[in-house]
Amino acid sequence: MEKGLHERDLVGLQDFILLEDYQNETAFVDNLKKRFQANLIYTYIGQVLVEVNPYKELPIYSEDDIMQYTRKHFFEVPPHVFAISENAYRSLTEENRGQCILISGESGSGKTEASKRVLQYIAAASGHISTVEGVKDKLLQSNPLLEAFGNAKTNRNDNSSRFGKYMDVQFNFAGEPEGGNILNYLLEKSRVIHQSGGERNFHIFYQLLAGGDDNLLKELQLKRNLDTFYYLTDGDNGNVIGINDADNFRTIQKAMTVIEISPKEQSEIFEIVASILHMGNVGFTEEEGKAKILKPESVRAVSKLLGCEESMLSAALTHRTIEARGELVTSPLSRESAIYARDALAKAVYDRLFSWLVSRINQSLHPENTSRKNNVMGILDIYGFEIFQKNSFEQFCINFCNEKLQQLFIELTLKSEQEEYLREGIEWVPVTYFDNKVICNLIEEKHKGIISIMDEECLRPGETTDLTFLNKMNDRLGDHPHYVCHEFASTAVQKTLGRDDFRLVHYAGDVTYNVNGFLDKNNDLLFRDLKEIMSRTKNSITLKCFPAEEYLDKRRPNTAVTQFRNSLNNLMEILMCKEPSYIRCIKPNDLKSADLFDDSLVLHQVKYLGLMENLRVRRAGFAYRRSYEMFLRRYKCLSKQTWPNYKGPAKDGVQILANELGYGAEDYRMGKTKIFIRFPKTLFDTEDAFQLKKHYLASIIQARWKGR
Ligand code: AOV
Ligand code: MG
Repeated sequence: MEKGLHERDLVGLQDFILLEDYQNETAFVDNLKKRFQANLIYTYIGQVLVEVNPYKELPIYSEDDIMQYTRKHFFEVPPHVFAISENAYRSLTEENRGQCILISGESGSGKTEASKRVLQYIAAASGHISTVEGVKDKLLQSNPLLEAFGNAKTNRNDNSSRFGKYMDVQFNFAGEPEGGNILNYLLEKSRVIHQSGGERNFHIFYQLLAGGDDNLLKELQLKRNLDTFYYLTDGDNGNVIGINDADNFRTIQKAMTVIEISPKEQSEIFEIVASILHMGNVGFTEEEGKAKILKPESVRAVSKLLGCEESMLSAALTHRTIEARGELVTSPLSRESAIYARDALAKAVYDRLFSWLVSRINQSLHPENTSRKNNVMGILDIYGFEIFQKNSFEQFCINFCNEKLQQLFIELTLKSEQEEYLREGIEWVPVTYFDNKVICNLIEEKHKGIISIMDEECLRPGETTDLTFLNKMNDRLGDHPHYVCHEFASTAVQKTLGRDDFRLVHYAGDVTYNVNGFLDKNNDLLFRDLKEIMSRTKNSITLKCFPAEEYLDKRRPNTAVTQFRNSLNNLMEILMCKEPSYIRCIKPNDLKSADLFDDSLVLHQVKYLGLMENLRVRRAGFAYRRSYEMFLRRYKCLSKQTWPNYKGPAKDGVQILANELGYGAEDYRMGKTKIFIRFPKTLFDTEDAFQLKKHYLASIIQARWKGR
């Protein structure tokens, strides 16, 4: 096991499986701490990689480091995200098994950084011919671009992903990346119009204002001063230590060029970004209950940038047309409704621009002639579990997404592993664990769960409010062990819970949600007049984003949360049929500090991530398993009794091999259809013997040929 160990990795245990008291949480956290303090941020639980965010640049990601991991057995080298990547890459290229790398952990724990390292590794470790270099470049450059539009500073993370991302990298038969595809999940678009104290809007707004040259800004009618934009003044003052918006703007301009986004498209993208800033400044007064535009110059700027009639845009911002009994009826909006309509427009335009960008990147990443489908490696990087001072619809969706991912982890590691032992008749004492399925059901169960109730309320507009929604939930879910509401709580709990709050006991902690705005955000209504005018703009991107069929379509679109649930369930299906590798990220402290290891904060994460249970299953279990047929087919040359011809049952053949190779009684078990091997070393030794034999046999054959 120690073979090939790098010197720097001799602090603590590099694999928790070696932990003597493997039930002891304190010993677990101590090992992480010891390693963290020695800058060893990676540790294994078998094949699961645990990473503690170092909050500083470590010199462990160079070309040389990559070399150190290339073509190495997993356990011969110190734990690293490169080792996980290498392992997945080899399984993909040598065994043709579709892979996925699942990265989880709470907000700020290091998921996005880890996902970038995986991509860096794959790009460096695969072939270097010129045709694939272009694809790799595009894959790598898609990251800064999507981060500019989809990430923002939150109170948990200065570069927090505000969308979920699943990226497939497609490989050709030679193991070189030949294309890719990105799926994006629910962008937190409410951030466009409002940010909490200390937070920012999406990076791109600040990047454009800081990095755009004078000419560009003049064309876009923008002043550099952030205070002049209503949509940027809610939260933080804009400047964040450690973020250079101007530099980042140049980076994304380069990225766009690499991705072959044309200069015209680039201008149109920035016109849209600028138009959103101007929309925020429109402002309304009210006369006799009717909204009047306060700053026509802002409407003018929007109409010029997107290419539409100013008068029509003004009318669309202050009126609403509905179809009643086959007739179109237009009525004026109140000031409040006009603000609502304007904000809905800003959110929709930004959200659709983001989705357009993803599809534009995909278009650029699609290989001309896609080869076999199974040669795909997926990398999942979603928004991590979040608890803020005030939690709303967005946190509800984000945390639901994390519940689903935890459920997948349980299904694929704790549950399926134990079920397999039972199925194979391997003696096994079951390890108990908390199965969060009960929380997933609370949220998504048909007709009963929170999502169903929310959708029900959205179907009865006019009759319902956020409070009727809350009351309905309280009535139906009040006695659920993971649902807490003011009405039925004890006095002590009531003190911590407002009348318009509900609390969910998530796998990762209790989160109190404020119900205000849930129905609105779920309905996600954009008035017909605004859809119509967008579908007539000259900007070719907004034109694509708002097809005319949409405002003409009378059917009700799915609610936001239902769309999200459906897309997540699709994702789970994609992931279920791939071979998973796990990276579990841990945040050492809440201060983004490089020197602080907060034991209790880490322990909390270790607990909810199910790492102790993961270790218990691993400790008692077997690292490798192979069907008798596969094992025999590969290794039969290692015994005279099975080589070259063996006619008996595969299981007996494998038993012969195990005896001949000197496997100890504790090293393996014979199941009904598979051999189970406890330690990786046993399999590696067998594999080494096989490689030796293969070369030996090849040289004999060669010698014979020569001798002819
Ligand atoms: P997240 O993706 O898990 O949060 P990030 O990957 O954005 O978290 O990491 C947050 C910050 O931690 C980064 O901006 C880096 O400063 C630092 N960091 C993380 N990993 C490393 C590393 N391996 N080496 C050095 N610094 C690191 V969220 O997107 O909020 O859930 O929605
Ligand atoms: Mg992230």
